[in-house]
Amino acid sequence: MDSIKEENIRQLKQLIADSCKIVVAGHTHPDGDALGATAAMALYLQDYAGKDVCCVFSDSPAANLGFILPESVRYHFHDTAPEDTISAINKADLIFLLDCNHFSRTEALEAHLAASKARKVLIDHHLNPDTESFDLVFSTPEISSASELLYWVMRVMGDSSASLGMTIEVGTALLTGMTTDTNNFANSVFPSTFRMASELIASGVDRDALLQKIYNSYRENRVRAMGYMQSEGLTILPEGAAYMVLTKEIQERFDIQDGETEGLVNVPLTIGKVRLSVLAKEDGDHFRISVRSKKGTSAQQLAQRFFHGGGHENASGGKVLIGADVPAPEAVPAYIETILKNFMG
Ligand SMILES: [Mn+2]
Repeated sequence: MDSIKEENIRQLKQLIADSCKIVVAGHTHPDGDALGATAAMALYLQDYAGKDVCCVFSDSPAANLGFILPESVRYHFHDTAPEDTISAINKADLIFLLDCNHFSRTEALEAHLAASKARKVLIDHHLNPDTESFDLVFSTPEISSASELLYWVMRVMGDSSASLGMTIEVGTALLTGMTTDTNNFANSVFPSTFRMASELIASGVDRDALLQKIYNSYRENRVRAMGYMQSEGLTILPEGAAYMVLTKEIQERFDIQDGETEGLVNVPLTIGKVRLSVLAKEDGDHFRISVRSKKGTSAQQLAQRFFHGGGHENASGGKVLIGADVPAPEAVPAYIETILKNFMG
């Protein structure tokens, strides 16, 4: 990994050596990469470096991703335990932010993380990182995932081919994060990504067991909801964009839980003429927007310009705010359609 500088690794080792209480944070609505990278970082700091570590998130992970959380690691989620979460942040003397380019992506944690006097390290693969707020930054957009970036950081930290602290448990968490962020090697895959996977599998990480947990452990409701959305809930515009709006009503009808629509936004891209796909999911006072695109069309530009968001060139996210962007939830489909026609036109 050429982008990882020896000098930065020396600094990272020093920051870890100088700290006692370490907080590891990731983005809101944590996905497999945020959970995998933070789990691996926490295990490494706790089991190998012997530090007092905990992971903090604004909200609890989706049930189907719960298997990523190691039992030995302490977690605090702001939605269920706000005081514990804030207290952990306030006591920390070192903070890691993973799979996240800015403290604002941690939502409820933002003010506390930003105000903390702790030293701060960013390890991330999103575009436009907020380098100002950190003492040390590892930022590489040309990589599959934060989990892969952390893998190479740990490999360089290990000083030798036998990475110190790279246990099966750490490796499994990292392979999980990389697998989910690449949609099982379908996008954002680089030569280094295959090398990482190859090395981890050779070292004993059980990829088959992992794939069972990630892709073949859903509830029946999810498959039926995905079928419904693809047949009744999909609009394809002649401009080459597609969108789906998952209202509260549909979520309730199919008893959709957090995380169960993972992957749905990718489906319209399997249609030859569709270059851009948007999924809007109603969530309280806003709609969460997921954007995916084929090479040559920028999901990132769409999310940044129209949906208060951003992310990666072909996979981004954002929001539609009820009240600010649209008067009512009913106006969301027309709002998205106008934006898409404008953007693609
Ligand atoms: Mn990621």
